[in-house]
Amino acid sequence: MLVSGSKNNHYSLIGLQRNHGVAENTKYIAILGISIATIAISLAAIAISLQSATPANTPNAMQVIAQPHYSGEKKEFWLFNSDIPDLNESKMDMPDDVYSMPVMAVFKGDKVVIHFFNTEGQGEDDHSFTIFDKPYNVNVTLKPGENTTITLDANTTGTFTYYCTFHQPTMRGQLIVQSPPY
Ligand SMILES: [Cu+2]
Repeated sequence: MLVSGSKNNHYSLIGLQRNHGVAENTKYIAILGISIATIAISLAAIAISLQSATPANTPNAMQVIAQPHYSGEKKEFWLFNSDIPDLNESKMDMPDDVYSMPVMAVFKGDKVVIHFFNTEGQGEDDHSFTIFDKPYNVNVTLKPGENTTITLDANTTGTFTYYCTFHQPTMRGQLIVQSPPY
């Protein structure tokens, strides 16, 4: 029994070895399969994470957009011809005419809307609103009683003189375009 048992064991061992050999192959195939599956899952995970990267970044992008940035406003002015009371024009050798507003201050990015009025009576003086400083180029003349609306895109900072071509040196003012507040 022992001998046959040992034989049986021997055969069994061979059988096991054989079986073991088949099992090894199966194991390698299984390991290979698991490895491929692992790589495939990893690639899929990377692909999903890349896809989800866009929506994940969206809140950050929105935060950047939400940061305050001055985008300009509409700034309206009402500008009239006026005069210096009791100015002796011949004695002073200058006209008594002036603008009602000597300064218009805006920010870069603003849309400047100027409602310009000539309030003179019939037969009296013309007045102009004129800027020749670049990039602002305006030259509008109004006859007595007329009015118009002038629009400017305040896209360049600086101080720009506006003046009436008929009444110098008194009828002038300054358009001040400041850097945006934020
Ligand atoms: Cu004038």
